[in-house]
Amino acid sequence: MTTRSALRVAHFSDLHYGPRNLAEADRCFGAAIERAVDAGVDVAVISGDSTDHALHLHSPSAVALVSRVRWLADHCPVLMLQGTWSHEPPGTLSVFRELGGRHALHVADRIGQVGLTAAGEWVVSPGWSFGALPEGPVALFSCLPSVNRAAIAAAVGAADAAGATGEHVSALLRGLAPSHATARQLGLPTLLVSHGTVFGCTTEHGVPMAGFDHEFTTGSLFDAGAQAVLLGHIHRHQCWERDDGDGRRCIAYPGSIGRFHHGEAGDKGFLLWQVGSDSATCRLEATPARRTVDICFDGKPDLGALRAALVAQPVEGAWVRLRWSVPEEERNGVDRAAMRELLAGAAGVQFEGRILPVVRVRSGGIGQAGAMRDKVAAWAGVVGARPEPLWSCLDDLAACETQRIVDDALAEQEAATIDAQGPDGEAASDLKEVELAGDCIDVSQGAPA
Ligand SMILES: [Mn+2]
Repeated sequence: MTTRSALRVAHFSDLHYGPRNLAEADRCFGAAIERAVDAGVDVAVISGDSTDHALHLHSPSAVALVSRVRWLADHCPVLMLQGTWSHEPPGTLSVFRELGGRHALHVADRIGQVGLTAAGEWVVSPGWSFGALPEGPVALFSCLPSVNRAAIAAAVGAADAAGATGEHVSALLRGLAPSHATARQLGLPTLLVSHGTVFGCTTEHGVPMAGFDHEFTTGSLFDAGAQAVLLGHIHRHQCWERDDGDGRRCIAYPGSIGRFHHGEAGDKGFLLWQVGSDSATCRLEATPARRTVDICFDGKPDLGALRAALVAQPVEGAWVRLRWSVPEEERNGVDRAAMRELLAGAAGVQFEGRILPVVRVRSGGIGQAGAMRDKVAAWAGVVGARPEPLWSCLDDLAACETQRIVDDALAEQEAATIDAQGPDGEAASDLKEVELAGDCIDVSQGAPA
């Protein structure tokens, strides 16, 4: 086994170029490239969501992104991966294939492997993987673009798509393991680049992702047997490590390049990786992302308290979000102009006033109730009704088809009408109209004679 020096990789992700994010994305991506160039990285990876949505070619965002990527490609080989399809509509990355630059740029918008040669060229696998490794690469990259959920749904049916995604991805990752093992024996660094959600990861807003339709688990990713797993999609930096005899392996998200929303915790940046055939480490290099500050009031904003808060924590140059919630009758008592004056030094101010609607005051607790059953109980408690009959209606709604419920209700009413008719065939007057789900249905017309 030959031992090479570790491959140094700059890993950027989730740039989200677009009109709304342009200043933030471009300042941070620019600083990140400068840092990566200073560090003398061997190769750069952009792991998806370069754009925030479809961009016109003449938009300032498109021009800025293209020129940044060109700058990067003048320094080192670049690999660009397809991200979430709604952020990067199919074909978005194609223009980068024509970009040129001193070094080669590979666009990975299908499942496949690429070898990086000593000359800095990309050798692309004809199918989803190399049958046999090509001659002379210095590193092996396996690329799994963002899974197109629509394609999965078309193939296996919409109902099975959620569960099927993880299974197919796991099978594919296991299928890549032999080529990674072969490459490792040849002393090559192995890298898997993908875009999606790892079960149990945490979003930039601190929300743990623990659904059943996520693409990856740390187990399925480690099963691919690559030394380094370079991920995009989640905007918060995080990593997982394992050492099970083949040296240290690592999965990591760099997070988004800049701070695109209020309430995002932690540093923003890109990752500097060192990947060997039996080792992988990464380090977050922070970008000059904008500073955000949240100021929250439980009731009406108190200007005195706001003044004191701004002395304790100055917001000069920061992006401030000021939130409050007031009952409807106090909504006009919020002095936005005065608050704006106090926050004059901020780079941006966003007011989020929440008006507590009157209905919530009348039916206190209904908004907090999670299940529909509890909401019905809360409502019944307020208006003094019995919830049991409504609960059985709810059960019917959950268990039966709508038409079946309607048919049963009509049949019941027909039976009741017949029972109520006297021997002379006259319908009882109080049963002439039955109210059903808000509509008036006149059963006296259709009742059998
Ligand atoms: Mn993203």
